[in-house]
Amino acid sequence: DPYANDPARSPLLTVRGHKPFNAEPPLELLDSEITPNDLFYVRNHLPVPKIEGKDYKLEIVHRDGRTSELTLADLENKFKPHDVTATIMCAGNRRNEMDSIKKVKGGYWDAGAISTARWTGALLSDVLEELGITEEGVEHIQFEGLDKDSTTQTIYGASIPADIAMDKKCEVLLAYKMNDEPIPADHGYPIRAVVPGVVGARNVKWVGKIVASDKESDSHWQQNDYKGFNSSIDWHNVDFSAAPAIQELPVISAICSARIEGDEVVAQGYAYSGGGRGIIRVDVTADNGNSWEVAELSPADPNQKRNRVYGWTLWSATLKLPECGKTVEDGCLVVRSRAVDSQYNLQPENCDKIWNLRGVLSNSWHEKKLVLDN
Ligand code: MTE
Ligand code: MO
Repeated sequence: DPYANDPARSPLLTVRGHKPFNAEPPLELLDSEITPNDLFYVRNHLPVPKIEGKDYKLEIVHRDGRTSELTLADLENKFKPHDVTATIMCAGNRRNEMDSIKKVKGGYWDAGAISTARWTGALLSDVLEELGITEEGVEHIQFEGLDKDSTTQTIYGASIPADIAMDKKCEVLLAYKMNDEPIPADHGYPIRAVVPGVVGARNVKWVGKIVASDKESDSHWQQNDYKGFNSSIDWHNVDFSAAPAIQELPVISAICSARIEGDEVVAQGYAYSGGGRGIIRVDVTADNGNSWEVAELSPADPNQKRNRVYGWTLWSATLKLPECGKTVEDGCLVVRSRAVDSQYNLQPENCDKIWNLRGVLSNSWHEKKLVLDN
């Protein structure tokens, strides 16, 4: 069993797949700005590789084919440590909602395939600079993971555009710490790429190799997965080469808990947008959008600068319990959330119009039904 060496996991996680391991925290536990490491969602495609920090080597392939090598100690000591609070979200977060409209191909996720940590590491831009790698002839920075399928020899890989990798303000890290601890085995020990504001799939764990290239990664997950299509495209007519790989994520929100307290509805959740766009407003309704309450916001890192807001924003709202009758659907009160990011991007109202065959970027208004007792 290639998964026999996978690490122990918190029993609090809701397991969506065992081999490879996929799990998300229950939504009501996503109530802190920083997610504890053992509750951080896990999305693995392959077995977790067992790597000793002292044996670890990162190979860097230059544009001319030359290679350089860095050890874990090199990354920790030769570069100024940099901290960034960054949310990582799987493109398949909230896939269950798309799947309920029309079947999609992809693992089941509720709204918990997203978490936030404070990451520490070497800035990728510093490392590339030190090695003399510039944007000259380099369009993409490819990452290869040390996780491998023992039968097919497939390794996990992905790439990001070179301008993101080399821009110090994008704060891309070769991270060795997650919330002040060595990165746990499930999340990429000893080194993981953290690409703030960019879809989870490019945040490559257990990075063993970096390639400066004029091309994107040729990995399956860069070329034939994690891309969006319109809702008329299905498996019989899809051409994966026709769509660009997802990089920066669109705006999303979710309700993590909602309850009725006396004559009020108390709701709490998260909102997030990619590309460093912060959240400027979250609207919440309990009466089918007849009236909206503006939620109180709590950004994961209030000091993050404009266009560099890489952590999510938690929100909470207290609404008046609407009069029964006109707002109740099937005996339930429906609470809905929608977020606005710093560029005034809005979430789409429904997910039927954004349905796609892989069920990615399911970012419509979120709803939670509360069953009424009476
Ligand atoms: N990196 C490697 N090496 N192998 C993987 O399977 N999964 C990717 C990404 N990096 C993956 C990887 C995907 S799709 C996501 S959503 C995130 O890691 C999940 O990161 P997490 O498990 O730390 O939450
Ligand atoms: Mo993912």
